[in-house]
Amino acid sequence: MDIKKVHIVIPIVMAGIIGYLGTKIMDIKEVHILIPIVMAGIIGYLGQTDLNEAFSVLPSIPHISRPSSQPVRQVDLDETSLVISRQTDLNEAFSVLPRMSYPQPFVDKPQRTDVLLMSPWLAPIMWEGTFNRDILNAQYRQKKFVVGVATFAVKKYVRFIEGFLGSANKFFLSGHRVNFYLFTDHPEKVPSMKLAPEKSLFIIPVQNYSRWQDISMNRMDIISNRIRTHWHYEVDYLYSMDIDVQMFEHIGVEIIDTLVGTISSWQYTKPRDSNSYERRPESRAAIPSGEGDFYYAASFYGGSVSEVYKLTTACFKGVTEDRANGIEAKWHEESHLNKYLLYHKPTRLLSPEYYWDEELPRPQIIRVKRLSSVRKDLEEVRS
Ligand code: UD2
Repeated sequence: MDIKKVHIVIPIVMAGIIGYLGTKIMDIKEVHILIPIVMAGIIGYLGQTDLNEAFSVLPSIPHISRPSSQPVRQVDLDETSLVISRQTDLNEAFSVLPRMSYPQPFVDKPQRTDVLLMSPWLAPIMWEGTFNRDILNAQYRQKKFVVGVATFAVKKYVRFIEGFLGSANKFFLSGHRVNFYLFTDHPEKVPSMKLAPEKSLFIIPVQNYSRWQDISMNRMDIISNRIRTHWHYEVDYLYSMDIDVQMFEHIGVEIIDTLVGTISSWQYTKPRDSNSYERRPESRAAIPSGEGDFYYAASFYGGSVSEVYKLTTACFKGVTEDRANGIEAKWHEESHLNKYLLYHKPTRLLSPEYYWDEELPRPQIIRVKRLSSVRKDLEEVRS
């Protein structure tokens, strides 16, 4: 039988049966027989008509393309909207990408052979000459992240605000959105400074403590609480930085990752047993002899807001337990940070370029000094 005729006959026969049963079982009038028969006729007619033929008017409208004759998978509404939004994002993403032309990477030509580029747990270590910031920026811009920086200027440390903010405004995540959160007991002493449009400064009053060690250690508690109440909703990544520093070179999106630690410039070549870890087992910061990766500086660490929350909460818990047991870790919260990062491996490491101590002579492997401590008379500034 001609296939086109089958399309007409089958629906008509079926409609007749339905109509007949309708009158018999439900005592419905003739009109109910007619409607299914007419509908069946229409369906039958369309059935014999090639869909492509049905749409054959379209090519006369030049900007509308003919629909594909491939079968289309049925999707529910939610799925459709997802597909549409993904396509929209992709279009947007492709429209902002610059040309991807840069020197080709080769697996047999490492960028540097004089330094460790990867930790044994596969966390990359950031060194000058090992990454291309243009590529990283292009990737990062698509994500529209906001980064928070927490820094403290309590008592005499207010004198470092200008140098810190002035250099960070220029060199820290330049061109990207950054919120600086400055905790101080002297809000009136914060100099008024014009920041780049994508940078914002939030001044948050904080109490001071008589001992400088307590100011330093309590940062962990204050950061942890602030994440819970505010930053969790305000920023994607968060970094804690000492205030008595200045930046001299760009610190860009290469620092962004889930959990990030900075390798101390004082101890980056020392064997683990001569590093300044807390070794006394009575302290919660204790690292047993024979353990330890790198020695991390508490002056610069960070990561995703949730990871920094876990880190600061755990470290401050250690500080509190030590206080209850009448012990203070060798390098205060830095000792607790080192313990934490030994057992919760950072996903990315910053080389000592990212905190180079001014007092140290600079060896060849440190090609740039991105951030450096400001020389200070410790006794005077902490008094
Ligand atoms: C080391 C750490 C520091 C901290 C400290 C604890 C490095 C490079 N730095 O630095 O992060 O772990 O040891 O022993 O590893 N502060 C004030 N007012 C004060 C005292 C401190 O605001 O009176 C704040 C300020 O933000 C300062 C930070 O606390 O940058 C750390 O104090 P520090 O820089 O004097 O400590 P330092 O140099 O011994």
